[in-house]
Amino acid sequence: MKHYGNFYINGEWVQPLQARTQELINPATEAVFATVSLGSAQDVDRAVAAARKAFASFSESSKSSRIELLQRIVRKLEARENEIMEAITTELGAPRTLKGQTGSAVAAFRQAITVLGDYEFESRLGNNIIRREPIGVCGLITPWNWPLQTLVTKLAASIAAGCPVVVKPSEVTPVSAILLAEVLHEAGVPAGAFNLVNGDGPTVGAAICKHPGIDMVSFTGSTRAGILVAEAAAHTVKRVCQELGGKSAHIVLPDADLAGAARFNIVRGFSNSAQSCHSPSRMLVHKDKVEKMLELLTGEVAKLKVGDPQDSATTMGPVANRSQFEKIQKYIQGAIDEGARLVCGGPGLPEGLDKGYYIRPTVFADVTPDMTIAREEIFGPVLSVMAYSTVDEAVEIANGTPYGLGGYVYAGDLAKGKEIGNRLRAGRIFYNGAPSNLVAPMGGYGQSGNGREVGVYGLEEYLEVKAMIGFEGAGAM
Ligand code: TXE
Repeated sequence: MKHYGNFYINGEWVQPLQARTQELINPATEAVFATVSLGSAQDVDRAVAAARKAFASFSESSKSSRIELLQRIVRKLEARENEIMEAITTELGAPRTLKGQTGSAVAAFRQAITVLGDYEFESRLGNNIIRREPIGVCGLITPWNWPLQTLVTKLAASIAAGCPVVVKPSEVTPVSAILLAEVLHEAGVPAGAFNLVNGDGPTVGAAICKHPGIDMVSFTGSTRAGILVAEAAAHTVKRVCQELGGKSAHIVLPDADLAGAARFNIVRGFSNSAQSCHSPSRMLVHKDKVEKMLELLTGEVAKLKVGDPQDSATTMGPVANRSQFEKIQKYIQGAIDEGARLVCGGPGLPEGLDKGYYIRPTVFADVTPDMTIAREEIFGPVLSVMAYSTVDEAVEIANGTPYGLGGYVYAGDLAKGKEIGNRLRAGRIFYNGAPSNLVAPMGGYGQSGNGREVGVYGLEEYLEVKAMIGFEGAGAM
């Protein structure tokens, strides 16, 4: 059995200074498929020292050299894309047909090339020069649900900015990150500019957050862990950029294409077993359209093929691990106990499956805002349909959780939809099932996080702003 024992530090694979071994479990079979070393605070120290050493030259490297590096990475990544997708299918259970798991990472590097090419690091403001400089060494802590994409979103921006990084991927899905480190090595990333230390959150994650040699932490994960990240980072006053949980509402207006809205909410919302922070997990439907919508949703759920992620006909694989499986089962049973109406799906394994962390795609109706499934992030294929009478009520329900990551509006009249979107307290509003893109900034209001990722906004998270005052020209004081 394969053991992923080494960390990538200062341009080479090194043995951990202090590590324990963890088994990696394939969620489709519940079988152990490999083991990985989980490191320590000492390993983080070593990675930070390498990154600090690299900072002087990497932060001063030319824009064109960083663009060339990103271009080499794209070529090497594309050459190994299938292999990495296979790793994600094994470690996470994502269907092998869910090519967005790796395609989005390639696209993120490409987008970073464009953004960097256009970006002016110096500009004039009155008699000042405003200069943007790399913030320093960055700690990147990432989750398991989109293991490559979440990491690359951060990494592409940090390379574009000229910031060396210390990366800690999720201990649930470390293999794709290890393969990415190999890709970066092949692409000739400068020694120390990229360092990978595997480990768990409380040990390696916390060591990164606390480290005085790290200037910024970019974190994606649960709000629970995000609070611990911010607390640990506070003592060194480092910048913390966080992309946390969500409970996104999908408001369907009475004049909308109901069939399109249903298809979107199931096909896209349940993609990746709904383990996506923006997943539309609450569907708000006008009370006169609810029964029609439930019929449409049931029809869409029936089209899903839940099963072996290796099978190319599968549209929904298992969820990532046993604890997620058990947590989702509790939410499903809890909703029944609290009086929600089960429309399809329900507790237990899908028919015909006797092992693996598979969830029955589930739709609940008559969900009210006070129910647990309407308030908490489930991170599984469980949709709450909630009825509203007026648009004001729909907006109030949509804004009625501590989260504010995504919002969705399905509308016949887009001008009306825009007015509703203006009132939603969330970082990204999608209209009529529009796909995500890498130009629109991504981030949350409220307990969904702070800071923005992707595109030019994402790049600027990795930059400090310096004002140089007293240059002649316009705007004398
Ligand atoms: O996430 P954790 P878990 C949500 C989702 C899911 C729930 C639990 O609701 O059901 O979180 O998942 C690292 N200091 N999301 O428990 O623990 C950890 O090692 C520093 C939403 O698996 O948040 C991993 O690398 N780091 C989310 C990362 O945090 C710490 C994606 C995520 O794990 C840490 C994932 C600590 N003290 C889960 N504790 C999204 N926004 O998409 C943990 N980590």
